[in-house]
Amino acid sequence: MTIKEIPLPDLGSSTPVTVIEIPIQVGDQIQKEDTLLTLEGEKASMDVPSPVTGIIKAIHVKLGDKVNTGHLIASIETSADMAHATPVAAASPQTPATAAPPPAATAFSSEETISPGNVHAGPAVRSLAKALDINLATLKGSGHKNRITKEDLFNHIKQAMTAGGSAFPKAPEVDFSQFGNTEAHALSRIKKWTATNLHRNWVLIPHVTQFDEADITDLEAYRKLQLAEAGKQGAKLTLLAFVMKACVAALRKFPQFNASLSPDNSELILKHYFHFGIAVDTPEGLVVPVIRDVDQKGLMQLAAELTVVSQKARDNALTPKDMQGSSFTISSLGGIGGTAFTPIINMPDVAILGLSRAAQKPVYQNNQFIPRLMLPLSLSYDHRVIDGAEGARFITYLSACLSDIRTVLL
Ligand code: CAO
Repeated sequence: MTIKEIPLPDLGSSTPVTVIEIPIQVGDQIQKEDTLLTLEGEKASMDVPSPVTGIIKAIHVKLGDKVNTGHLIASIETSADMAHATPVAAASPQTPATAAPPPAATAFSSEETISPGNVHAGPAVRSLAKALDINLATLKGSGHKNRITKEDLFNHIKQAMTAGGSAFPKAPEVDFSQFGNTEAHALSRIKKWTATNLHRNWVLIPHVTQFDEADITDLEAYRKLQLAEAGKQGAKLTLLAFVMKACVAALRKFPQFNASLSPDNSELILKHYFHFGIAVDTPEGLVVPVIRDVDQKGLMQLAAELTVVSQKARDNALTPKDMQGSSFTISSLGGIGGTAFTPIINMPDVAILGLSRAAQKPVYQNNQFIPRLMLPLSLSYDHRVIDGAEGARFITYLSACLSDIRTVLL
């Protein structure tokens, strides 16, 4: 194993250039010629390729840094095995600790971008385009100096889909009047907006829904004891506030559920905050306001906020800010009914918990059936990020927390 310090190659100019993209992370396994950085000078941008195959041990620049020839970029650990992994001649174990400069970088002297096929785009956009089989040369860039951005790529896909290039067959047009009388009602603005989002989330995320039941007999008895106190404080203490606290405990234990996948699917972004989207049913349709910092609030405060936010939703008075920033979502249909359902993930969250109506059920304990109040839980999660075993562990732990709320204190 050898650590190689990688300096910025000769740029052919003494003018500093700006680091605009860093597609690597510490721990990444990279191949020779993989992009380490994208730089932008006055006239063009360019990628800096790695001179070796290896594992990134340290990155010595950050976005926005102004750098010049010789500036230390990264430390890369190489080994004989890795060196042989690349078909191109790679560093041998005898290679001195300081690597030769990376393949000469082309000077920032041209209006043209130095990248394959003269396409002006960063490595993240290029690898996304490659994965989606899109020829970037056919796109017009809207970024600085016509750089192709992720938005350009998404707009291109959207256009292709609406132009009939979609992989999905269109719904058939049917004249229903041939079967009987009908009347058409325009969808509300909220319903149209929800339809677009739910469809996108359903198509883009491979959902799995895991079901369980929590024994909330003791919790419900405790909630009833607290109702009068909550009433004095003007709050309606429903089960939902308790479930929110139990979810914080479960998310702390399984942080990959309190996360988002980066748009290029290369990173899982773990959130150190607990902001919960709460699905609220309104006459205009479904809205999802966000209750912030659930971990820092008591039951009574959560109950009071739930009352305020659901009223605001039903008064059509939520602002876009009220609906931003969720890290996990809960959809409770418990006040209405049903035994289980498959909630659709509220992207960019990676999981959503559905609650159905609690009911008395016979549970076999100590050689006899006894009536217990059972709450059905339906947890949908993004299978790209969460394995089935993790889904089952999360819901089992959540169920244990609800069955004995003291567990959340552990
Ligand atoms: N089991 C049994 N009873 C339940 C229950 C459950 N899981 N959850 C709530 N209840 C009871 C409450 O205790 C309350 O009883 P009382 O009126 O006797 O006090 C009653 O049902 C109504 O509760 P609620 O709905 O007003 O309050 P909540 O805190 O449970 O829920 C809110 C608040 C805003 C989430 C809910 O009103 C709502 O809009 N739910 C619909 C969400 C939705 O449409 N989801 C579908 C989205 S698709 O994924």
